[in-house]
Amino acid sequence: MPTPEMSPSNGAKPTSADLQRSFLRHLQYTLVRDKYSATKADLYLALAYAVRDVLVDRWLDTQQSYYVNDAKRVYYISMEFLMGRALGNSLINLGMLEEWQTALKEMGINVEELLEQEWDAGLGNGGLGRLAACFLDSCATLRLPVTGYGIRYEYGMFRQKIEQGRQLEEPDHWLRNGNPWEIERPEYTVRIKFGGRSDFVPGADGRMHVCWVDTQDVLAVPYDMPIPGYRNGTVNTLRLWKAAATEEFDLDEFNAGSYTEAVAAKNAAEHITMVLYPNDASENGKELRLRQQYFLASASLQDVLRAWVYKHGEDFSRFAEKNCFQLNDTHPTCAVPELMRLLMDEHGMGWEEAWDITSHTMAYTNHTLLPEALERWPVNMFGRLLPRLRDIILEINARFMEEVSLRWPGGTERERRMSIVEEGGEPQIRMAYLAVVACHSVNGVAALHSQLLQQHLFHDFFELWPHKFNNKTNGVTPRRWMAASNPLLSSLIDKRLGESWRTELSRLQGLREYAGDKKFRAEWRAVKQANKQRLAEMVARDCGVEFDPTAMFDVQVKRIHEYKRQLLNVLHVIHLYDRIKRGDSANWTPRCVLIGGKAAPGYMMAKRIIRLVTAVAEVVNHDPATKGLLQLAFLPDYRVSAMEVICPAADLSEQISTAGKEASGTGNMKFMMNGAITIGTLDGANIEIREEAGEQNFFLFGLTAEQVEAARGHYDPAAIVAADADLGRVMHLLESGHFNLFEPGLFDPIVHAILNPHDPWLTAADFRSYVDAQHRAAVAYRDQEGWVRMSIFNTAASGKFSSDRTIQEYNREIWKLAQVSAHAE
Ligand code: IMK
Repeated sequence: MPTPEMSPSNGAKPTSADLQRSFLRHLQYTLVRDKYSATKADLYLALAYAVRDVLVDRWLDTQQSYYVNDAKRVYYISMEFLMGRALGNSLINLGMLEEWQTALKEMGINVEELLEQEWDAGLGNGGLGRLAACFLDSCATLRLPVTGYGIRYEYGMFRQKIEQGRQLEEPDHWLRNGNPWEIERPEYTVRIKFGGRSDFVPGADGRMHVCWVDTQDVLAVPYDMPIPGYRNGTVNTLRLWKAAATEEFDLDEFNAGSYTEAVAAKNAAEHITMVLYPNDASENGKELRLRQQYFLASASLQDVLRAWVYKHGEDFSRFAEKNCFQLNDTHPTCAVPELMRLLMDEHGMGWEEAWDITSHTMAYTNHTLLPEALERWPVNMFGRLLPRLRDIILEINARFMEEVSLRWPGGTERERRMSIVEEGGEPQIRMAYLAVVACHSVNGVAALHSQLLQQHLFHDFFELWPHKFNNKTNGVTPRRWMAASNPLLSSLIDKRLGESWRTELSRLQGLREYAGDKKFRAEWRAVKQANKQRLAEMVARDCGVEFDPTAMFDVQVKRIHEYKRQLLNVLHVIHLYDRIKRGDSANWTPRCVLIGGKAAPGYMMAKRIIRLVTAVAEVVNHDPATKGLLQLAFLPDYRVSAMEVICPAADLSEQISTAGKEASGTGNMKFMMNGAITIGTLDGANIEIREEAGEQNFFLFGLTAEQVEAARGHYDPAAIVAADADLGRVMHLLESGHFNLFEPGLFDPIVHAILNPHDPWLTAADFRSYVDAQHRAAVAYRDQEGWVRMSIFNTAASGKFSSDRTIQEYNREIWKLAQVSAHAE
């Protein structure tokens, strides 16, 4: 069958006329618009469809070559994929940005303006979801047969508005204007069971067979999104599942004459994929969330097994050799009992055989140590919703307890500690323990985090199975986070090092030799200046605050969480304000402080911290004394596309979590790549960032993770405040209502949290060393030549933090995939 290639079939680059034809064809025949009626949104869509055509050729080729090569595959299963915008990234990865710029310019159209039309795909909360997106980019770039499986939420991460200094949440109906990047695949719809009970029926073979019956079923319909590699012809797949009602469900109800009930039931089914839960690093225990998790796990596994049986029939002898499931935290851990169920109940395997396959194919990544984020599901809820899975989990646990008692005879305390089922008033399933028991690999996301997992959360398991545990320090994709978001820096680097750094980031080391070159430093500085100008325009537009681009840009953007200590940052700003008011502003380094991030809607303290930032900003920005010295802005609706403007423009990157609490961080890496200097604690990947950059090029402060642990029980914040005049004045400003004259008591909960001897985040303990480190940063900034040198050294040393390096480690040590070339390019 002849294939219709959208790019010229002789392999030649398409001409401007080719591109214009394709663009206009989509404008007219896909969107039914002409030049008179087309809006900017239509022009964006026409370009997106034209680019998609090129992706489709490579996509079909890639998937075909995976099939014919009988390649081993990985499935990255995640409740979150924080993809952001796709068009600019596709143009860069296809190597077609310049051609399109030229072609559309001839038609009077500016490509950059069209890119701005795209709505972010915000199907994630923060680092965990964005990591999944960076990993997909690296897998495609490394030609690895990796498919992402996730949920197609109708509503992604809420849009944050700030009104009267407070966070308002608005629904993110991201699909309203259609999504040109998704292809619905109704032919691969699968059926998901909920509720009902297990029936035991004797089979023809004399064995007992389990049937899960009287269930309420929901359909899972897949939507595929293309994931292009960087200029290599590979296009991988992100498959997202949408819930739909079954037809017969409707029919039964309709036949009974209850039209409205039928429509309501249809709605209930579709609710499963309606909305992303907006909690980052904290669980909420809602039944709908468990439904979402099982829905994702079951749909994805059924999809993989269908493809396997299509090719190999019922012969599963090589299944474990050919497939690997990487679980992004415990959220998709229902995949463990679900694979057991499918292999036993649907494919006739015995326990041992099914367990062998399950444990050899499943791998688990942990993303937090915070106890409030560790998922537990009541055994009863599990039994109601997924009775067959509950039975399988209990059997896994019974066999595991047997193993524990063999290794540690007579140790009931051990068994209690290690049991997957936490006993108590309401017995709970500990999903992290289930994952560790079932998976052959368990990894943390930074060296310190992986070490703490072995020493604390999973210590017993580490003693039992040391070989399972490993570290994979996170990374971020340099295609989006440098090439696409920082074109000025990229072309400056290209002129000295060539273009290969985009796929071999350690080549940035070559920048070190130019740090001594005065002309190069001036160019580097000019790039930063232009990027700061761009950010200042965004801040003026979205916050109504004027940032002077010659001031130091001091930036903290991330989810609002007490452990991330935005509060410590605000205390420092209040301290600077207090110094200005006291006339202590000789040799001042002008500073613009930007804070952004969303608070989970039910997280009252996080919302109060946002209120504090906006209240302090109001006072500081309107006091004539601070003019030219200090500005503070809270940026509303922090998201992927905002970070693309922010990270190229930062001078100082705030990574100030309480040591031992931030598993890794990934924003820290984006800032470093773009030449920001980090002020940070010895937490997560900060430790490795400092190792790479060198301690002279990093502003370190704060207690170590060990010291934080040791402080437990004898922490006396009141004494710290009493002994530190600066902190005392800051606390006094807070307590006296200086920032909340018309709302007395507004910040009392914050004052109490700081003064609480049980404050887990030790804000007061780190205040002094933080202020001192900030002072060193301010002094360093006054030596612009020295600062630029530090900036260059940071970018030069950021090679380790490419997600290409991370994925190569996953592949070498866990997945063991062969690279597969789609077609020569
Ligand atoms: C985050 C961690 O908090 C970050 O430190 C880390 O860089 C990132 O994951 C990627 O590894 C969301 C989470 C989580 C645990 C649970 C939930 N850990 C992270 N986000 C719901």
